[in-house]
Amino acid sequence: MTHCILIGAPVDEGQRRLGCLMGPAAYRVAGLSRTLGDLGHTVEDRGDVTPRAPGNETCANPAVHHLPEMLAWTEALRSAMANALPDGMPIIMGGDHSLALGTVAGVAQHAAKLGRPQFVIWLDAHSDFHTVETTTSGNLHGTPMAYAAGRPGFDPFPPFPAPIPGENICMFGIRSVDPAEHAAMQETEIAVNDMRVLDEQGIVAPLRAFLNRVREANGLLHVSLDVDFLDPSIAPAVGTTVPGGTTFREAHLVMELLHESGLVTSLDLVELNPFLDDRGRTAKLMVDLVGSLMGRKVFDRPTRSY
Ligand code: 5AB
Ligand code: MN
Ligand code: MN
Ligand code: MN
Repeated sequence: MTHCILIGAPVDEGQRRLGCLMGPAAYRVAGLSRTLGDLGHTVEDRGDVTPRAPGNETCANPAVHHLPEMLAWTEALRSAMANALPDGMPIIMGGDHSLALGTVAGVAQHAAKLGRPQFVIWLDAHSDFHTVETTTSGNLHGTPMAYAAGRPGFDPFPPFPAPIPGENICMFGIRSVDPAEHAAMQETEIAVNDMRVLDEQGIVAPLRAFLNRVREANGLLHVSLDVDFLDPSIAPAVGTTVPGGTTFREAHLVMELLHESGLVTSLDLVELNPFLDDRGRTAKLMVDLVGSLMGRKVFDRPTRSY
């Protein structure tokens, strides 16, 4: 039994297509809380985070938009995450992926306090490895992984509390990487399991290998699930669709393995744009995936350790 802490993060400023701010409401309507309760967990909904009023910070890259708003969100979400972690498992209902600038920083702050290493699983079509300086779209939802990895180029932001070593970061589902991100990632130890890796090896072997490392290190494990990790044919409610994503079963299998590992300590649900949804099917799929992550299965079998 886990104490699940739902935190709404109606962030819409990290990209240009309005609608992600309706994400937290859609997760509530789709029954996230009930799904967790039915699995035997306790659930506390802390409501939506409200950031302070934005300041007037600027940066050298003219493409970047909504910087003051993002700085305010980052601060508020970092605190919300750091405050929730001692009490249970935070589940952040986004909001676009720029919210991870704050949530992953909050995990880092908590991990540093405990003296435990931090690990991240990034489930996404994109690597989100731009900096404030390199982004050409100016959309900060394309930057949070680089911030967490300690990449320079985030001057307007507070320094990341304890940058995550590349070998503690594992990406799955990747199929759209910009040249500046590609070049920067070559210099890191990040495990980039792009779709080619999944086609060839399946998702199980690389995921188990990474989970073993988390277990051996007694790490905290944060999972960031971007809707576009999924193939757009099953998850249409996202602004940045990329064909060739994971299937329904691949996605559930990841969640089932994560559950069996017992290692996940926090979760972001990001990029759901309910305005683009088809009768709530994407929201419902995301809720079902959280169900699998939190223990729903077809048959009960003894928990395995790998
Ligand atoms: B998402 C792109 N690399 O920087 C950019 O959905 C896309 O959070 C970023 O993964 C996608 O704008 C951000 C082209
Ligand atoms: Mn927007
Ligand atoms: Mn993303
Ligand atoms: Mn993405």
